[in-house]
Amino acid sequence: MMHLLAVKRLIRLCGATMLMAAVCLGQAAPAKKAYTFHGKVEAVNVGANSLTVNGEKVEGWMDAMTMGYKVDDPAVLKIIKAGDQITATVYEGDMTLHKVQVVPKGSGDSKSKK
Ligand SMILES: [Cu+2]
Repeated sequence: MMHLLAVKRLIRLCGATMLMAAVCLGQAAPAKKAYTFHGKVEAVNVGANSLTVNGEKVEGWMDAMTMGYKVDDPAVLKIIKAGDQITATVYEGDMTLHKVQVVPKGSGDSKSKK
């Protein structure tokens, strides 16, 4: 769905407008379509405030692929480790992971690999 070039451009754009975005997010934004994202963390990029995630396909948002995603809250980068399964809320036209949560190991679909 989203090509790498477009994503890179978006990330650069995000960096330039981070401050503005932060301000915007603090306001009541018009409701955008939200999706639940599932994936496995491949790397935690603290400097870039992003996670490299092997994500499952989210219909209408992103194909299954491994790529870097910005996170809404830098604090999550201190909690999350490579290898963690995560879920996050994502929004239409926005590659940022919101409300990132680690899926507890041994719960649900992770097939008994400790
Ligand atoms: Cu992508």
